[in-house]
Amino acid sequence: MPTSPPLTELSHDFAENTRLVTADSDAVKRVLVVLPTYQEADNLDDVLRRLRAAVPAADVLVVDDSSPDGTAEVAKAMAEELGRVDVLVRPKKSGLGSAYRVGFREGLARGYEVLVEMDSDLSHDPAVLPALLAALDQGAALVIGSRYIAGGRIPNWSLYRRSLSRYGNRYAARLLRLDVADATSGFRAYDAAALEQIDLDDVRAEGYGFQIEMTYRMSRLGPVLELPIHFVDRTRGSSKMSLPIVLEAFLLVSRWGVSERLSAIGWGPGVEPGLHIHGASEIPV
Ligand SMILES: Nc1nc2c(ncn2[C@@H]2O[C@H](COP(=O)(O)OP(=O)(O)OP(=O)(O)O)[C@@H](O)[C@H]2O)c(=O)[nH]1
Ligand SMILES: [Mg+2]
Repeated sequence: MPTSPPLTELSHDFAENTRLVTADSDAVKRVLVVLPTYQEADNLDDVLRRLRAAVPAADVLVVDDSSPDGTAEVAKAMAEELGRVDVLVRPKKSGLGSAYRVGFREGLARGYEVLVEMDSDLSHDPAVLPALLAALDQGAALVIGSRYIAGGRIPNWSLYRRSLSRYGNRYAARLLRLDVADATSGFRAYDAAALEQIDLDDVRAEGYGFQIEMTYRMSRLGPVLELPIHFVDRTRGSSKMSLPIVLEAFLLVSRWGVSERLSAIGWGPGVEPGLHIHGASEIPV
């Protein structure tokens, strides 16, 4: 099983060096950016323009859940104008995790080599994408844009949001023995060959739990790297963060952590149904 390099130290080198190799990295690999949208009509135009400017070679798949504010119509108009933007409209709001699952399945079926996750509310600066892609080129299975390593920042979050996110991440890292500072970040690039090894039908989480679950699974498949990002609080539209989403993440992480420990002492089937990890029996205890 591949072992992860020490993430935080590597991140800096990557952050400084990667821009040099960036120009080619998206040209040689086929990249699909999956953008989940719900009520992002005021943001999507800017997101898509900035995305195309930052990584001109990347294709885009917008997954909208029939947002009442007409986000899908904005997406379709932008697709006409920019080209290489596809829009997938689902009948009703079905969660962030399932939007990514649909987008990833589609991207893998179409033979993309890199799949990118990014919010559509301008919290994630598309200009960072070339650095994420270049870091992936260094052999990572997953590269995460991280708020919680040196150089990462969240300038305008309330103390409440900051604490929830920071302590939630510490809890997940401790329980799941993850060497990742920001497992809930939704700005990331996946190596498709590694992603393909995950059975997406098994991934059930919808919110922050989805990001943690994917990090947990990917960390068993190859190196996970973090690059510092500045996370900008949304200025338009409204947050879909909710108490059930936070609780889902907390309960899932607790369940996986406990079940991994029980299996280590010979109790129970091991990692929870719904989280079958490749090589789980090799997880060190
Ligand atoms: N398709 C789809 N997209 C969603 C759903 N829920 C959230 N999104 C999108 O997922 C991204 C992240 O959601 P946000 O509401 O920004 O959640 P957040 O970033 O945790 O919360 P804030 O930091 O307060 O913005 C945004 O692009 C949303 O539009 C959903 O059920 N379906
Ligand atoms: Mg957001």
